[in-house]
Amino acid sequence: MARGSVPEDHPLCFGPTRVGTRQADVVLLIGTRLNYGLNFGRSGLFSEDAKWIQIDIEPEEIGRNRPINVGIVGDARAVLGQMIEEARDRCKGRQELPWIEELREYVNGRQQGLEVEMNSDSVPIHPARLCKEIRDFIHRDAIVVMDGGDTTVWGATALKSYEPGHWLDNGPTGCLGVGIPFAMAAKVAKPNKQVILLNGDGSLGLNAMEFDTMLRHNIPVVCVICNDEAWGMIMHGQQARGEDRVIGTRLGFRSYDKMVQGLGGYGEAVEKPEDIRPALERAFASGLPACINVRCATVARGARRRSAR
Ligand SMILES: Cc1ncc(C[n+]2csc(CCOP(=O)(O)OP(=O)(O)O)c2C)c(N)n1
Repeated sequence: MARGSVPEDHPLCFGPTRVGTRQADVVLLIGTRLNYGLNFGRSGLFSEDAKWIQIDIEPEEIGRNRPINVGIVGDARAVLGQMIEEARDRCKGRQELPWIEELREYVNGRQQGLEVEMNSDSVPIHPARLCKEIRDFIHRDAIVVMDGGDTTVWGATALKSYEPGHWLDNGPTGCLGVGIPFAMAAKVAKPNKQVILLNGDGSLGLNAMEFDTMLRHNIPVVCVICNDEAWGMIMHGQQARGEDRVIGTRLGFRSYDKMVQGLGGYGEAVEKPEDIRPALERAFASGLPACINVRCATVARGARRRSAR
């Protein structure tokens, strides 16, 4: 949820990188819980030797699920303001650590690796290419919402956020189905901003009928479906144990775009990468709740690697 609090083009923002967390000698935890996504601060994601500082307004949150070296009870904004004041003189003239350059090189290298997939012309469309088209189309202050398994991991890797509170996804429990409700709420709260929802086809089904709610209440969210015809992340986990272990996870291609058209919204299906951008333009120009149903390849980004270990 904090993504975008430090704009992702800030020279000291490295996005989600395990290398950074593993090598950090101090971790500052601000107003949030350690969840399973952060492995509760254990098991390889962070150095065993790291010192932990936690700021939280609720005293009982300090040290809730891991030992903390320094706990600070207070409002995050106020405490950070005080810390900046304290640091201003102490850090004056301080040189950038060589580690920062190492991190920069690592993140740049990873980005270059991703560029190959992001520029792929393959059909069915590679999810990274879909994300690139979205990334290049949306405004800097667009609110990006994601819902899905591998879809969300691709989005989290390829898309960027530049403003606080402009990034919403399945959250610490990975709860599918949140995309449409989150996107509706974001559009109601910020009607003048672009709100774009990137949704897996499986998780879309959990709340798809809320398109009707969008229509009744005139909430023009643009939903892009990364339609890999599967509960992809789960299927990839099954495939890691053998093709014969694939059970109940193939969904087939469904014309959700026509479903949204039938309700009175804007819908279109996309099969070729070069058609994504014009479809985004038409969907936003329509001023209606919109569904762009993109036929995508099913490419593992998270679960298969984890399950195969
Ligand atoms: C409410 C809920 N049910 C089940 C899961 C387990 N789960 C995690 S990823 C996933 C597959 C999601 O499929 P889809 O939305 O099509 O996205 P894809 O992985 O194909 O990109 C499932 C079922 C979950 N995280 N939340």
